[in-house]
Amino acid sequence: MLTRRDVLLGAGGAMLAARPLFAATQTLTAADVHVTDYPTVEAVRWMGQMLERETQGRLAIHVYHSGQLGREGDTVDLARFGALDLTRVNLAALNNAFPLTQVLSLPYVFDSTGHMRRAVDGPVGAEILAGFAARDLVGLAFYDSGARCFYNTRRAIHEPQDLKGLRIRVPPSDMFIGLVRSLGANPTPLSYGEVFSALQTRLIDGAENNCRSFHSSRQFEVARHWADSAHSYSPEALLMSKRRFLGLAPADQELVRETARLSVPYMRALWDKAEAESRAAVQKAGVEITSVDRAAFEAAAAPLRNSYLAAPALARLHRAIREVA
Ligand code: GTR
Repeated sequence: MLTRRDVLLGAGGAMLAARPLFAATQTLTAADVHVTDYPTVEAVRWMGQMLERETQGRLAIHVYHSGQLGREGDTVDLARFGALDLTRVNLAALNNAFPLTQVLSLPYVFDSTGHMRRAVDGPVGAEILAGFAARDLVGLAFYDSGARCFYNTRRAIHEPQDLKGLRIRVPPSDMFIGLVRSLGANPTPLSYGEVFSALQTRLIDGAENNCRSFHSSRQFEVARHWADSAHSYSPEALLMSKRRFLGLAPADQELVRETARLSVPYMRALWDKAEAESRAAVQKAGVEITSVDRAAFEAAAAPLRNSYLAAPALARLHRAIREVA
């Protein structure tokens, strides 16, 4: 007997051929700040193809990539109010409004990408996804975002004190602002789309992000010093408007959840390849990559991390995260 997974992964093609003539397509709109071939964009598109197959074309997804629908925070609000169906954002954009997400963004809670994946695939991830319902959203999936590292236009970074005085862009999250401040730099919150020109005009000296973003946003052309600080693995979230979700038939709701779940391994395979390619490409383009004194970075970030872990709910989730290290 075919499982639903078999259907989604292949046999659905036959159903597409049998599409009834008059089925109207409901196209879910999705937002992403990344470029069209970024793994998150491709994963949501893939999910849309699976939905189309499984519903014989009744449900589809159109991804507005490259920030066409605005800043991440704005897309989250649009989805909450039902004006947008899906948005893919980093948890950094959700840290202030959804405090449980902070535990996944905090510095040095994960030892590796594998560790982050185990945590979000287990009860910790499930609890945080469920928490989005409190504010009109349905948490569908977590995607990878690699290791966030510091980069800048000025100098090589080895120790936290090398960051001293640098104006470092951060996403709009109090936690990231506090982190950069505790490392001795001057945090400058800006939206993702503003970072490239802010580097170019010297409004900021640097930023922190994963290597794929550093590459695909072309920030590497201006910021020539990259330091492997790996201070955060803050993952991405795929969220759906609760209003829109509840407007779907129960079977379609389940299908949306399932196709989102299945898009995760698809995304991870793309991610591993993309991250490695970007690292090689920026290196080839002459970016200087340095290793850092990880113990010194961890020690400098520890007071900030501990201050967040004073919240019992975060401490509990943090313990569960460390158990799967
Ligand atoms: C990227 C993430 C984006 C965005 C960006 C940022 O890693 O994929 O969604 O949040 O970081 O720093 O604004």
